[in-house]
Amino acid sequence: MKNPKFYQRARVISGIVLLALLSIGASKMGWFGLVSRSKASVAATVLHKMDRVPDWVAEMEGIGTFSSPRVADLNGDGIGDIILGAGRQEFQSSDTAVMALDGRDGNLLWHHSSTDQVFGSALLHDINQDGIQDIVIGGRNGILKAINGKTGTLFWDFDKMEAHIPLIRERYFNFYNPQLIPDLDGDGVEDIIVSNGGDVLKQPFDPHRPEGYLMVLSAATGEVLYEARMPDGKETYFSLAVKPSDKQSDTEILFGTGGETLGGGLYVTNLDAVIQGDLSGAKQLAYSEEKGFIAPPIWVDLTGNNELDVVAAGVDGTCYAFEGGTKRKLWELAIPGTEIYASPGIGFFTGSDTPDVFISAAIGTWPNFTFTKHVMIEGGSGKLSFQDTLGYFQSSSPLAIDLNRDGRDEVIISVNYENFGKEGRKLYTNTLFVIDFLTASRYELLEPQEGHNIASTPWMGDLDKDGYLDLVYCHSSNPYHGFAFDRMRVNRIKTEVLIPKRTFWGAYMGNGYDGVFLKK
Ligand SMILES: [Ca+2]
Ligand SMILES: [Ca+2]
Ligand SMILES: [Ca+2]
Ligand SMILES: [Ca+2]
Repeated sequence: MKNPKFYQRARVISGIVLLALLSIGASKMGWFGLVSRSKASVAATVLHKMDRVPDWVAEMEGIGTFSSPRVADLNGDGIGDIILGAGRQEFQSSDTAVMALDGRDGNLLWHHSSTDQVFGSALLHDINQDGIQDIVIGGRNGILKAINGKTGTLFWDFDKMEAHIPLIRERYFNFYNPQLIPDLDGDGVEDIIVSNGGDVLKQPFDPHRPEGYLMVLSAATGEVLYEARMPDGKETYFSLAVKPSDKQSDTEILFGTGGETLGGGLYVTNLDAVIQGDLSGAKQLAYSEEKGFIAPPIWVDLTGNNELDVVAAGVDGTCYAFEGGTKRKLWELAIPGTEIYASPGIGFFTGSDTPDVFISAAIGTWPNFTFTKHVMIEGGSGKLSFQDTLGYFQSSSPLAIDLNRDGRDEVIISVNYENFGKEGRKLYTNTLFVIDFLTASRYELLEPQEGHNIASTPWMGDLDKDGYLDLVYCHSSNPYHGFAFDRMRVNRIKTEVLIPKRTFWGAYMGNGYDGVFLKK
């Protein structure tokens, strides 16, 4: 990508289009709450406080993304900048495989090449302790890069290190999303734990797969400090989640095995077991003979005892909750006819003090998916509270936030449309939707844009520190192909929605990017 095209648009609210859409919703639910003076309805909030078109758009030729945006101010202007992985088709190198965009206008701050897709989402970690977040991000076939956030220069590149090169595609396969753990090599810098596995060259039902590993690396050098093979000897496609703890011995790690077409388990272990290189004592929380565990799990307190419990979902369409202390199953709920690849979203949707769970599931069987089914589950009981079918297949995760300050969170999801053009040619567009559980209504948030989103979860938070919510989201901008890696856009949306004081779920794996929901 030599010449990224950037352009800005004026803030325009296309009220007419939205009013037409809202009138459909309004007829179902009566006059949509504009009468209420104290609390605006969700519909009114979407209409009056959120722009229908992006404030800026960065369009980049020749690449696409699976990655979800992460935000940190890298150039010190007080505005959050956007960090993303990207790439061309599988097995193709790209000169823009990791990038940082200026949050002010979408201009490229720096970019990095890679030999294959960087499908992961970045871990932010100030490796060189200069006060600016640095980036660790993973991808296919041994790709794991540590990049200086301020300058864009590499700290280390796992697949270029002499000790690792002979083992790429032999022992080291895909790197999933890394997480922070306490400093283990004594340099004063917190280190990282990451899962590795998944040989893409294997046929779908070939059971002879290289086993996956949990690996501990020095954040400063990329050196492998410890590694431990999966307890069942299976492969892994799972981004682990670490339970926050002050003590190394209490650091628990959720990980999973198996894939789209091969069975596997969901496990919990602790950091000491990884250091000892032996996961045979890991506790198996769930197992499926036919399909594995791919969606990242969440640590969230569902029982109200201030101990984090576990919410997870298997590829076979089953959702689970386990008590954090005893690890006993709290509830289980199957979503028939679906497979689950997307990490859950957490929010207060039902009016209870217990967080609830929202899961997007793919209808069909890999690789033949049609629509996406969305379910909301009461976190305390595991009872199905809401379901809907909306949008063609994609595996991004839901976000949750209280847009209209009525104490209940709404969900924001990415939605793909498939239509047919004049000559019968398929046309892809995508947008974001808001789901309002109180009225069981849903609202298209944005003017649909050309192209399709595969797996990029939007980000929301206060990008420019003005107290109001901003949204950042990515998609392919090729209108003719569903899995296109030849043109993509990053969009920034401004709103007049005040940032809530209460915890919200604003990114892939939550606001801390770590799969942890801490109630505030
Ligand atoms: Ca900045
Ligand atoms: Ca730094
Ligand atoms: Ca260290
Ligand atoms: Ca609300």
